[in-house]
Amino acid sequence: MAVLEKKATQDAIDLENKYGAHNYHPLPVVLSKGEGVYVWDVEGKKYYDFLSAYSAVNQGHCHPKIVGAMDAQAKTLTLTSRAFYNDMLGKYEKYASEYFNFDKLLPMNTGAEAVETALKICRKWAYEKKGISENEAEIIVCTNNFHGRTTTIISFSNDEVARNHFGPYTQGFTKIEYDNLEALKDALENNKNVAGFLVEPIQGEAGVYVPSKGYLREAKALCEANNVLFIADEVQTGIARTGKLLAVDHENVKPDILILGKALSGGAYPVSAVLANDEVMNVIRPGNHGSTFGGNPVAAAVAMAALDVIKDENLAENAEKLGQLFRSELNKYIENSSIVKLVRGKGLLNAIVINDTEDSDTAWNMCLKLRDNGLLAKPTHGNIIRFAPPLVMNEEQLLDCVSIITKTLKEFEK
Ligand code: IF1
Repeated sequence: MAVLEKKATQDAIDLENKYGAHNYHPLPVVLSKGEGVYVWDVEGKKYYDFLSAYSAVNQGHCHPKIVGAMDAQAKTLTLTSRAFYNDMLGKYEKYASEYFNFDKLLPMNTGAEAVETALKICRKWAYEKKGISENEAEIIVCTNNFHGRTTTIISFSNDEVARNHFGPYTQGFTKIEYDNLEALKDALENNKNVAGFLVEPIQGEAGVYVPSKGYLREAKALCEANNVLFIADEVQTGIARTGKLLAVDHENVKPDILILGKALSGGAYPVSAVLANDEVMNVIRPGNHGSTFGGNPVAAAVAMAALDVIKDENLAENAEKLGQLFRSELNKYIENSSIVKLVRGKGLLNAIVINDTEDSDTAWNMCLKLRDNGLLAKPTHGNIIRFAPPLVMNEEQLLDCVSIITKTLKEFEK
């Protein structure tokens, strides 16, 4: 990596390197301001944000309505814990339950916590409602999944970097190939102890892998036929990102358990949630689960504002329209490209696959050049770059971004 001449940037990076644990390898750019689809670095350079904090900032950076709600609530009441009631949580639970069409919501803070919550609910349902013998419940997961970083969640990851030397691992998970209905059918029919199927409607970290048409619908039907809970992890795909409110909406699937995070707050604050109908959610009783910060009044205010913005600004429709435009414009380029193989995705969750090996540094080098040209994106593998701008982008800005991307990619053509 070239030595940076920019002092403010280098100083900030040095500080993190010296005093922060080395659990990340960020692109060398230090951001200090954001507004809408733009972010600015400490030298004052402006960029298009094409990551949106991994789809948390769907509503755009520092959305005034979300920040306004946060500010007002922060000046009124921030935290009571769940030892007492607060006057915001019930309003939010009603609002979000009706918004996503479920009976109830369980509030948490991060995506991983919400996934853990869903797993606990599913297991308890298995023992108390389905009648599985104690400690026998199995949950089916998919290869190349990404659901977070807790010890249980990494237990069923197959990413060695995320998993190695963190054992012993949690039991009770069966891994099958993603986008393979036969594998799901076998796993369901060969084991009467299956309680749930946990799936990402589009695999994000795997490289924005969109399953075959009908996969989610058929998978849900198989789960139903076997009295198994269909658990959708929409932490990344959820809330307008893929061109519908939820990615499962593309196939009219209603999950038994829905997991949300990231954009539930528009990136303003850590807010996650699990939604389910009474039949499932009512297995949770006082003392079974909780969190000091989960359901705090600031989170409630922020989430309601963030969900309002999604509807008020028609962000799902915009993601659908701009996503089509993005892929069709990039496809025009790819037709004559030797370095980019394909673009894939749904709505504004897209990725390009580069004509190089998974362990190459081509995607990284392209992201450095994109940065220099005023657009920030992050590789998911050595040969894949994810493109996920805020959904508040307009057509003119998107076309401007397409021209930055194609201009940059051209520099890598052989
Ligand atoms: C990091 C990836 C994205 C998620 C799904 C749960 C969680 C995530 C489907 C956990 C989190 C993040 C975390 C982030 C990188 C990022 C990511 F590249 F690793 F896969 F978005 F694509 N379910 N995804 O995608 O949510 O606990 O983080 O709030 O830095 O690890 P969290």
